[in-house]
Amino acid sequence: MHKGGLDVMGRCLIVGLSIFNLAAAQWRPPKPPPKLDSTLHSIHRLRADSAAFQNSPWAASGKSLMVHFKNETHVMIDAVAAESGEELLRELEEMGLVEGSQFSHFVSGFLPIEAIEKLSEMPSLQYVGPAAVTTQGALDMALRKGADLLPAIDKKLMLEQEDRKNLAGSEKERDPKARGDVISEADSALRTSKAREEMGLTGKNLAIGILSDSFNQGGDKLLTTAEDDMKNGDLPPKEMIEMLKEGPSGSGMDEGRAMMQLIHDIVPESRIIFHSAFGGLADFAKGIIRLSKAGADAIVDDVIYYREPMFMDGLIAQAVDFVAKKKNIPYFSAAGNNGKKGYMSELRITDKKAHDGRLHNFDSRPGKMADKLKIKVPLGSRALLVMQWDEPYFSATQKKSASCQADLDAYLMNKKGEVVSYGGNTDNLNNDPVEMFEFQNDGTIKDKAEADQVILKKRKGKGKGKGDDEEEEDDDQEQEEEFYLQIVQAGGKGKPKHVKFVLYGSANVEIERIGSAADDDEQTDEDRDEDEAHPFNLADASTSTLYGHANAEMAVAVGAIFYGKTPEFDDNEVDWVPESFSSYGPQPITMDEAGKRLKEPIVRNKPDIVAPDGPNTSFFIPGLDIEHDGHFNFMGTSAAAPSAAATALMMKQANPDITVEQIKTILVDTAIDMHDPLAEDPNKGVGFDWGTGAGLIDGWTAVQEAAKLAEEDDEDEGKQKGKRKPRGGKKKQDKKEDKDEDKKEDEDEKEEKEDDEKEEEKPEMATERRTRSR
Ligand SMILES: [Ca+2]
Ligand SMILES: [Ca+2]
Ligand SMILES: [Ca+2]
Ligand SMILES: [Ca+2]
Repeated sequence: MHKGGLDVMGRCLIVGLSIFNLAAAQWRPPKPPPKLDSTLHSIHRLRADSAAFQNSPWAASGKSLMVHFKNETHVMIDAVAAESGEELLRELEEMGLVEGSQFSHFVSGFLPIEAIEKLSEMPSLQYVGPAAVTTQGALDMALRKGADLLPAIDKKLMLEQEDRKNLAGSEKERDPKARGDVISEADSALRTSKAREEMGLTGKNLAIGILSDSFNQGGDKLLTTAEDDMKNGDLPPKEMIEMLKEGPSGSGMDEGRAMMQLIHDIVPESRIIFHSAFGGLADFAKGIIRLSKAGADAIVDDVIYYREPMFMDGLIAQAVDFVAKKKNIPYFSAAGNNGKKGYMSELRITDKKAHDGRLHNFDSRPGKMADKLKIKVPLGSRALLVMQWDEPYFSATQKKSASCQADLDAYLMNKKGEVVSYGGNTDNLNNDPVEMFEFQNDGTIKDKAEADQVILKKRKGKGKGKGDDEEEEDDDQEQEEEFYLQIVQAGGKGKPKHVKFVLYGSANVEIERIGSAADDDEQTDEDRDEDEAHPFNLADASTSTLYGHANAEMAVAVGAIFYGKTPEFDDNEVDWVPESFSSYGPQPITMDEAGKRLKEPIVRNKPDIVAPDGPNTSFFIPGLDIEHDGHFNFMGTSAAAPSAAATALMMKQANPDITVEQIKTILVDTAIDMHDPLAEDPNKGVGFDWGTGAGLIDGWTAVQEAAKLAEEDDEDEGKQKGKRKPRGGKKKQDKKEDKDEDKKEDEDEKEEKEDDEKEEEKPEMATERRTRSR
């Protein structure tokens, strides 16, 4: 393993200093060189020392929320070209990049860790960071419910499953409509079962495209393989599944296969096309275009790249809008599992200095100052913080004249004021306004010396021998749960108006409220009550967490309700509430695609809709069996999105001429209104709300409306096909005036025309770029 000069020097330092002195030193992660993301920089430094690396958040592949390794020698990167993506790909391949992929000016692939240090000298490179991606399956829910997770799968259950498999596995003629041993409860919750029974809609001659982690890479660590599922009828037969790209091997959880099972239970005769979205941003964008070209009639993904822009529409959001507008393919995306665990505020940079920068004031009240924000990270919990601010993103505009001009940093500290986070201090100038770091509270405070050597210190350091680093159970855990975030502007002349962060990770991580309206004497009791309903609300924060391509104009962002709480399973309206983790909107868009600040931010109605999560599958989430029926339950908005997409496929089968706009309108108009316990209005979310959008999809009514639209189109033969809006759903929502609808149609048409003009400026979306996947 390569050792940089700094590391060698650091080692000498360590020998000369006592542990006590190191702990006292004000440490913070060294500023990475230009172009290089801080986490990638830390990985390179720490990799040189195996002990230090073992103690870092990235030690075990598959454990990190943020970094993906290959053979522990390569790390997956997302790079942005200064000018030419082709040139950058070629040069990175010369440095050892494998499984490289390029789309427009984005390049992704696995780079040897030792090549990281040469990156900042490359003229063809503008920026590089880890390809930091996650699915939106709520793995953490399994832990919270006390279930055994991988690799400790319940062996007894496994054996029972094995028996069942052997029984069902005899070579028999397969019914084309077979749905297997395990049936998703989402099918009855959405009432799509009725559409199959009454109208014979099974997805025949249609195809659905899935983008997720992997399809069949889990191997022995999962209860079933894809072959088992095909044999049992829980997946379509092999010839009905088209693999455009499988996910990376190793850490594969095959969440994409679990999504496929849910779709198969609703539209068993549909063809399914799979493309992994885990090959980096470039590969994700390419996957969307490739699925559209392979004939997908609807596309669904459950993935987010953390660095997807919050305040602008980035590459993926643009690709989603492209296939939806230009190819008429409805696009469904998981809303996310971060609930209200976000912070959004005006940026208030003060004169107070820390970490070589000037501090942000977390308190919005006049005359008050809070230079840090408490974040509770209980022992054993993991947090990933993604911070962005509203400056132009180079990766979206490709122009240095429209790039980030304010360098903000974020640091997490312990109670003693020592920085405990690696990263969060990238040089953002001329790049993107994004900082991220990952933090695990493993019960040891990590002290760091100038040379980045990590030294384990006893948890109760005071009054004990310094050589004693024995682990012991702590009755003083509260102290170990409290950490503090500071945000500074370290450089640049830019003056962003807003700063925002979203917290990923364990469900029990919490953000403190500072300067909330409830503390303000001038607030009325009513205001106070409302505010109290927001556990994470800050006085000037909306605390939304839904962002990225799910927030794209044309995407259908799908939130989650546990299937057992839907009307088909529970007739008490009060229970129709979303999963507590289902991500909230809205995320204001403050800049156009050229990075120009909009006069008024665009606020989109997100999430659009809600669908059930928690249905049974044959293997996912490993160890989580809510009903104790021997089948594992798939939690998270990742589980909700595929069933929503399958409903849209039925609508297309009922009405082949239906447009994406019409599908969205029908889904919204026919949705069953849901309550939102955290809604800001006193009625707790009557009508549209930021937690549940329009409400729960009513598949049966939606499909009937789609069919009705087709009949109307047939009748009015003189009329322009596919332009008519549906006539409202069964909900007693405010009926819009027809006049307004007509006016809106005109506006839509005008918009479409403008979009057509815009498309010519973006040929890269229309023609798939050359790829070199391996
Ligand atoms: Ca099934
Ligand atoms: Ca920075
Ligand atoms: Ca179950
Ligand atoms: Ca509602």
